[in-house]
Amino acid sequence: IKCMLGGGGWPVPCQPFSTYSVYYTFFSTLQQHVFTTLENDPLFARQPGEDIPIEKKRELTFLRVKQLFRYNFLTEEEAMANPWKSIILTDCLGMYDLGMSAKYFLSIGMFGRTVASSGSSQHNKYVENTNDMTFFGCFALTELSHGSNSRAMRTTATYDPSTQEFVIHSPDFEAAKFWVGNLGKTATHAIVYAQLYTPDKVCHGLHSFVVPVRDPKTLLSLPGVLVGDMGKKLGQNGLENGFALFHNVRIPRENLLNRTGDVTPEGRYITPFKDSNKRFGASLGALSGGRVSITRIAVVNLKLAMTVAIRFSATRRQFGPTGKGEIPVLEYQLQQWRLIPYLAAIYALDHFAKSIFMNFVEFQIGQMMGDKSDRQAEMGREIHAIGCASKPLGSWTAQRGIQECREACGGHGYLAMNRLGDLRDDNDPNCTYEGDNNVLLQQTSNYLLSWFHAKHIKGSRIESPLHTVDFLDDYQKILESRFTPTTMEQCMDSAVPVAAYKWLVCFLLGESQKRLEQQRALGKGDFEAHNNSQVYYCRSLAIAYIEHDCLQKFHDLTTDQDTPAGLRPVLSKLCALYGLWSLSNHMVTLYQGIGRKPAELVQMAILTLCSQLKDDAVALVDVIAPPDFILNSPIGNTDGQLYKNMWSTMMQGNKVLERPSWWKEFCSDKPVVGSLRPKL
Ligand SMILES: Cc1cc2nc3c(=O)[nH]c(=O)nc-3n(C[C@H](O)[C@H](O)[C@H](O)COP(=O)(O)OP(=O)(O)OC[C@H]3O[C@@H](n4cnc5c(N)ncnc54)[C@H](O)[C@@H]3O)c2cc1C
Ligand SMILES: *[C@@H]1O[C@H](CO)[C@@H](O)[C@H](O)[C@H]1NC(C)=O
Ligand SMILES: *[C@@H]1O[C@H](CO)[C@@H](O)[C@H](O)[C@H]1NC(C)=O
Ligand SMILES: CC(=O)N[C@H]1CO[C@H](CO)[C@@H](O)[C@@H]1O
Repeated sequence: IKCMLGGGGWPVPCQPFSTYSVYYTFFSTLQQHVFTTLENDPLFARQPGEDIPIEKKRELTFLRVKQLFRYNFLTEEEAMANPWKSIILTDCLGMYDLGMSAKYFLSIGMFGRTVASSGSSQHNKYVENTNDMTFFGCFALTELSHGSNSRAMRTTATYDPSTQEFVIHSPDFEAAKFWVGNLGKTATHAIVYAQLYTPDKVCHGLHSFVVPVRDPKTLLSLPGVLVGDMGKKLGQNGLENGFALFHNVRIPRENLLNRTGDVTPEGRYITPFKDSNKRFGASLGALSGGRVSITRIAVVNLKLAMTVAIRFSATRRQFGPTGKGEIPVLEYQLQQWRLIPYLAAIYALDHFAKSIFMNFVEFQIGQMMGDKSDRQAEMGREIHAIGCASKPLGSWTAQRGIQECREACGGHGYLAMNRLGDLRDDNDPNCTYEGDNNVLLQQTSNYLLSWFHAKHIKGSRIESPLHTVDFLDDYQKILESRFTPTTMEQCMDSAVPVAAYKWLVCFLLGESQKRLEQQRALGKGDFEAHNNSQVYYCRSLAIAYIEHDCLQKFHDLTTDQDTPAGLRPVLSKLCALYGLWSLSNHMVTLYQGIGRKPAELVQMAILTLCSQLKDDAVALVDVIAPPDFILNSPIGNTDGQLYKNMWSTMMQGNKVLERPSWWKEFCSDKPVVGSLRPKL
């Protein structure tokens, strides 16, 4: 299983460290190397019980990031040769501290790689300079008054042919770039998205530019740039988010990242895409990288929380049958039902995030090779539709799962040292950045509706490069299919939820289409028709589509002959549980098609699977857990000594046993009770 999570083939067996991790992978070498390096470096020592002031926390995070540059765990060549390794590295650093990991990857990933993929060879110097930390980068799209609605951004880049420069300008403070990670204190360069104006006053839409914001030698802001820190956030406080206001800042013409459009020295707009649809498809695809990786990082967070919650639940004993002693709380059906489906979701989403990442890499390679085919543009659209729904699926599952883990650990789950609060707060913004989840889902449903439209109006076949919509071509047949299982045992096969999901997606697609038509028939415009068709229709459609794809991919893995026979039984149970549990959130819709009986079977099957997987739960989290130093949660340590670990962490805290510095206030000048009470 470790191998399945690590990726790449099924290599040789290696030292077992849990029942299921008998298969080991060469990627774990990187993983172990990173974990051991951090553990042995005093700069990364954990500081028990200490509440670090925000300024210190940022300094410490910065020093650690600087150290990461020195370690250079993954060279660019290694990452190119094996893109999956960069995911392993992100996972490892994220497990240690998400704010630190975000700070590092925003500069070398979000900045460096966006420059590489949206620019051309002339921009290589920026990539090189961020790789050795001469420059520090950030990605500035959001403005104070606009986030989701990126077309409404108001920062302008006006071309001046007399000097061959662009003039970057924020019309007012509401158009200041906002929320930008690293911009608060450290960034020297930003990728700024601005409306491109040619000298003829024509606006060519949003384009990205490299804009220097601070002097790399002094870290002081550059003339015309008002840049600063937004202040404390709900989490991720090692990373500073910032704002920037540009006052007619001039940058060379070459700073336009010109892959999808350029301006000639004389000021004429040119684009290599004849078809504006293709240009749009290509730029959509290029922006999907962040969302595809959030899908995964969110799951990493859930893995940590789940490790803590399962280990706690296996060792924490409360109540029990009369006279038989207390039992571990994991033995309660209620506790199993709350946690084990999320454990199954981790396995499903882990595999899913890996496959869509590989899809994205395939797309990106096409981009780099300058592929201008229909298929490449179509793949860009499909990746965009996937990323816009996979990020909501990953981040919401993680957010809800972490909260469930927090509650599953009772009061101890609320103690900061056990880390569930940090995990929850650090994960939270994933639901919002790179597009608010609810807004993104609309992109996905629009994509699906456009296929439906193409089939019914033009009679075209539904078939996409990554095949996530191909089944919709059998729309009629699927809608006529019926739920056939009659026993709970039959339900416990993941083929059952897979088939039910196909029905669900087709049903919701038809209903959404009908709903939109009905609105138009009432004379509503496009905007209003869409406004009135999200809840119960388009939104559910996008969610069902992505859950179906995630489930289908996991189902394929569990039935694949290459998956070791010894692992298939447990993976099949996890898959069936994930499918049925996700499906059970759609029961109200399913009633409309299949009636009442299946719901009971599904519920019984969920509970049975939970209890069958219960004995495997600890082994299943051992597979996904990092070493104790990285996990950093006394109640989640491998040794299961939860009380001893908590006690000693508590005792190592700052001034635990000392009386408060203000003790005299208690003893002197006792209050005259009620002396300040106003007379009514
Ligand atoms: C920690 C953090 C880090 C960030 N880092 C960066 C960064 O480095 N660079 C950067 O450029 N940005 C960054 N952002 C900004 C982020 O990308 C935006 O916050 C995000 O895109 C959401 O936009 P918004 O805040 O404008 O929300 P809004 O668009 O104002 O949404 C507010 C609410 O309205 C709802 N809503 C909006 N439109 C619709 C609609 N059409 N239909 C139905 N409901 C709707 C939304 O669902 C949401 O609930 C960061 C944000 C956070 C929290
Ligand atoms: C981008 O700019 C460089 C240098 O001016 C040029 O060689 C390249 O062709 C441009 N790319 C596109 C796609 O316009
Ligand atoms: C959007 O829908 C809500 C709820 O039905 C309604 O109150 C609002 O007027 C609608 N807005 C538009 C612009 O159609
Ligand atoms: C890719 C990405 O930005 N993911 C973020 C999700 O949330 C964690 C914190 O929980 C961030 O550190 C990740 O960077």
